[in-house]
Amino acid sequence: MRTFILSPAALLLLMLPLGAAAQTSASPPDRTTLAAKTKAEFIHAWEGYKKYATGYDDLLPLSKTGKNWHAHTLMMTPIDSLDTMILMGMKEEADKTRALIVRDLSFDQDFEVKNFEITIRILGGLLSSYQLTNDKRLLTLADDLGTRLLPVFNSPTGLPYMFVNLKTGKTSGIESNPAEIGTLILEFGTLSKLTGKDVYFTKAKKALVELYKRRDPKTGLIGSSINVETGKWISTSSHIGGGIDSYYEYLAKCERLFADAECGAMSKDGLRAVNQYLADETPSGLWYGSSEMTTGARTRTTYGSLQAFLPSVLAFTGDLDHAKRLQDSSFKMWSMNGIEPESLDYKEMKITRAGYELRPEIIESAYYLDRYTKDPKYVAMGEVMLNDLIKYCRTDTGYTILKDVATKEKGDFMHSFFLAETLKYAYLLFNPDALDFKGIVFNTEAHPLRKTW
Ligand code: DMJ
Repeated sequence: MRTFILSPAALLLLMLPLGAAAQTSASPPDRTTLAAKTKAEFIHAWEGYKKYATGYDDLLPLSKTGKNWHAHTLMMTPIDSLDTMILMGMKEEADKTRALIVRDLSFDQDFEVKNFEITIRILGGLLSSYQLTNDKRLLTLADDLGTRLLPVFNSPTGLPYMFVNLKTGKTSGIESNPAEIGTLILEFGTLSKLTGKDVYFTKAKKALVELYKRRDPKTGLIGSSINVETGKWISTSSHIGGGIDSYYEYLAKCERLFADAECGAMSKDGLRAVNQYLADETPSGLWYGSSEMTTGARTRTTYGSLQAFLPSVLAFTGDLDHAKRLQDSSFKMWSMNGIEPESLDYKEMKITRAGYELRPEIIESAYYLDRYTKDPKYVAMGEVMLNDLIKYCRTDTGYTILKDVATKEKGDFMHSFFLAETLKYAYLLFNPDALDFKGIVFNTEAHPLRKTW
């Protein structure tokens, strides 16, 4: 039996009509102090990575060593962290890191990579850091990587294979999902615009359209697993969690970044189906669960840390009502244990997957809502979450995942997205002037892409 003990600050936020909380607390959140605190935590995590895991993709904070995804590092943490350093004003450290990336990063590697992960982290990271520094060598690296990834699109349907060998171009992985298929257009499209090579945009856009075409004709929902060679669904379970989530994000952002009306129409239609069949109004608030794609019938009432991205997309597309109410639910989920779980049965208010992977989505949504509403309650939420992260996930070597949010037992991994996203969104929430929010679009790894075309 789990007990839910709320921290005093979280309790205050939940008890007050949300919005009044920040004004009524003893001292209103001071953005400058919170931004400086977030930057200090970023430096702590980055220094831990450098000390124990230089030469590896990720830090294992408890083992005090590093780990690679493949036979050789692709410099995952340095690339994911670089634009955060730039936005935090860490010029000297960013210059050093950029020089190291340019010197050591090579994509001439005889191993298979996961197209989606490499695209959002490495391609996205190189492109945004190129735009922030104007260092052409980063664009050359991105172009080289893009060329090596392109064979994924050579399936009979145009839906990309999951894996590709960076040296030989050999592809594998015919069972894919909407997130891995539909979360490529921002990076590949930007690469097209910056290099003048249309092929990147054309292939990624075709993948998106081919996926959309396979939505259920009655409900408009999509499933969670599809065969890229036959184009047939393998799983017709529909939801907004991992494996589907960023498909919706990229439809909306594709419209904004490329002024692409077709993406806009697909986004509108997709979100309509999501709101019609997945939104769940319950006594404990608004949530989004799972439904059968062909009927819209509810199959599961679970929501978790990944799903907490949705308020950001709802706010981005102008649906502030759903966005605000869903963020309140996400924060309720966070406050149950002072850290959110991977999955919660929102009907029973019972945890169904107890881990926490240092995920950013709930803070990302707080950042978007702060930008669109200017309601101080989102900064207050951010303050609670930052303090909880420091309390439960910090180690003397960096930050780490939790195996169980109730017991706070620590795991042994610091995902690169903690530096790319979680701490970046927290910092930008507290110091919004560090970036021109309206002039950029974030990829799903929080790498800002600027429309310069
Ligand atoms: C990140 O790699 C991206 O945000 C992705 O869209 C979802 N998973 C992680 C963060 O949780």
